[in-house]
Amino acid sequence: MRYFSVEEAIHAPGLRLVLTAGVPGPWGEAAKAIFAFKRIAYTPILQQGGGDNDALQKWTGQTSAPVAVYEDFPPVCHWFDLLMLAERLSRERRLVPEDCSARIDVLGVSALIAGADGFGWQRRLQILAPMLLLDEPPDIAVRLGLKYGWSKQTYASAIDRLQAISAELDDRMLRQQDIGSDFMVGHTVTAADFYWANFAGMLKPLGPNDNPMPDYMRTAYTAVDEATRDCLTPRLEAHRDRMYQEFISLPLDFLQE
Ligand SMILES: N[C@@H](CCC(=O)N[C@@H](CS)C(=O)NCC(=O)O)C(=O)O
Repeated sequence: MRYFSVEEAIHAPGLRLVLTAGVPGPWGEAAKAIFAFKRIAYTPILQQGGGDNDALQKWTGQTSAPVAVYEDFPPVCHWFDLLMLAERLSRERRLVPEDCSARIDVLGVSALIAGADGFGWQRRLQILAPMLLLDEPPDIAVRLGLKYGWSKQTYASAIDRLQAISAELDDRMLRQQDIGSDFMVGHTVTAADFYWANFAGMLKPLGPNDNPMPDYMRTAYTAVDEATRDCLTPRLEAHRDRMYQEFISLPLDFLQE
């Protein structure tokens, strides 16, 4: 993927999507998959994972990725705002149903996966732990730990939250299968399916041909302890695999050209 700089992006037209360059960040990959499914084109802009990202801070008021900036709309960096922007830019191929109760389900399940304190956040607390438990943790890990609320206490409770969310999603998929659906909500693909497919990689990344992530990241993302590994139940793994077969193109494209 060819990433443009923030300086180049500021005056560019259309949709600009800030992404962590060189790695498949789950929030960024979910945003990319959603925009691709809805056939919304964007210009990729470079964020440096864990870096200072001073120009990004000046432009968008924060330093994480993804961030979407459409024309002169305000920048959006929260998963919910990114999703709503995608729905607003294209009314076709809806990923958030109009029906109110299905809408509540899609947004609720998505928040469990991608929201603050959700699956991705809890798993990140675990992923940072081996570095932050060192006598002299690397600066980048210290910075990310502060940014995303790592402490020995939050790390210790992460597994309980991961297990609770995994059990809820697995149970939901069982009930869905009983009504003849392969999707998290209703009978068609929604945003909730896209979030799960992308965040499942924080337990078991796709193989190197589909996901050419750096080795250090593959090691960090691959769950090794049994309790965490079991959060990817056979049903949830099968759901993830179906999403890549049907709705998300492979190989993932994030390496810098
Ligand atoms: N702001 C997003 C979450 C984005 C997020 O957590 N981004 C992480 C992905 S691991 C990131 O950019 N980390 C690297 C950094 O902060 O430099 C949301 O609330 O939906």
